[in-house]
Amino acid sequence: MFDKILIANRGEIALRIQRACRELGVKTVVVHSEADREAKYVKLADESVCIGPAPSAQSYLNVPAIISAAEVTDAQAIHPGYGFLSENADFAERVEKSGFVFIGPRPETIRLMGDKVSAKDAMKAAGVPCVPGSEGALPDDPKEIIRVAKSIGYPVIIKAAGGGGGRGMRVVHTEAALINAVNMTRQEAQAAFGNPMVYMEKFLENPRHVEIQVLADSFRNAVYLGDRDCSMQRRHQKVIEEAPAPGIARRLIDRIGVRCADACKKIGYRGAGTFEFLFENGEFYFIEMNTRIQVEHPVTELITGIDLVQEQIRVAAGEKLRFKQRDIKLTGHALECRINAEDPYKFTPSPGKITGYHPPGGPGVRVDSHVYQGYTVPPYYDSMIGKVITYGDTRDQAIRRMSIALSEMIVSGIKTNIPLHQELMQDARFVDGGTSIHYLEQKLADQVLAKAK
Ligand code: MV4
Repeated sequence: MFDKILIANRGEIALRIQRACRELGVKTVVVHSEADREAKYVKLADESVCIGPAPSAQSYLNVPAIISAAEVTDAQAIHPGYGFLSENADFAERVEKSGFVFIGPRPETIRLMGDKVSAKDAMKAAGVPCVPGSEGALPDDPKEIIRVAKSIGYPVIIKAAGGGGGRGMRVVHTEAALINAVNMTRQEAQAAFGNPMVYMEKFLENPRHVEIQVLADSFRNAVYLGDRDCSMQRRHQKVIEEAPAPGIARRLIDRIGVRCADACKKIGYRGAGTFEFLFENGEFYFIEMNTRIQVEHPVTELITGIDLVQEQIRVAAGEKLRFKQRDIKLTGHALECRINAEDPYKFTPSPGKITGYHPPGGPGVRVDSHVYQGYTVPPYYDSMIGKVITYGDTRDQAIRRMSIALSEMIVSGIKTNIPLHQELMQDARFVDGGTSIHYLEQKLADQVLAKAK
């Protein structure tokens, strides 16, 4: 096991990684910006290094500063968390070339999955079902593009190879609009990602977002740790996640899970990873793979009893997976509400000083947060200030526990989206389970209309 790990992230995940390290008996170094200097989790770490001013381009994305911090503190490995440099293949490569272990997949794997065309090719070849679409990237010839769209059938979606997470996409309903849409998406892709390559898929109109968690070691052992439903989202920001996805037969999950674990073995995947699928009419369609620990990992931890962050560290240290697929049992149901410092209905950020903070507790309630009374939420970063996660024997129990937890929770001095979550816990369609990726935005739009009347 490592002696000391550097945590190249901030906020709740920096604290979450610290806790995993502490339990493993590993010392921690946290790097931080000037804006995070006074945060309690920074003081809790064994060591801390200020790596630059508040803007993340000069601190949390400052690769030379992070590598130097690892050198001066004599850390052996770097955990990138999520966001920031977590899926940056060049960073992972620099980390390894500098003699540290990157806690995540090999740089080549991150690069393979970062290009959505090569990711899809690799997964298709490994037997993972994908959305029907173009064979690789689209060619330049307009006639050929029109032919591909015709064979897929409208509507189609044009996606940037360098995109992902909802960036660089365009839906096309008619042949008349096709070539212009392809050209526009190419231009945007070139400007945003420095890569004009685009690909085409059948556009699924009303899918759910269901993902499979995997964990793999360096010896081609891999397991899947069940599924999560992340359909409750707004503008590609997940709002509520849950595990397992409601109403999907276990045998369907197992069938797709085995494909994901087999694909990991095939490509020599290492670490924690997530296969993202669209789920429509009883079928799974792979869209992207995330090569990092995700925000919503706790719901999987609660239904499997496995500490994903500790396991990430173990496999990065060269240990073999400690369990086989048959050892993994999914029990009960877990929900996660992301708590954001924002106006609950206008969604404008609401940074500032937290003057009162009372987190919830009790059976089946977990709070992952770095905030406290007196903490000031800085305006420079993501607005998420924590996550309330509940567990129950059944989904109904998890929902009841979440409603109670949210009613106990007090965050004053700033606005939060707690009222939105409370409303969603009472929403008949959410309570039924299985809403599509469009449900929340539709509901919010309907509310705006109802108010205007
Ligand atoms: C799609 C799709 C429909 N059909 N692909 C958006 C984020 C990126 N990961 C993929 N996305 C989508 N790809 C096909 N062929 C609809 C979306 C999509 C979406 C997917 C997951 C979660 C939320 C979403 C919101 C809007 C669109």
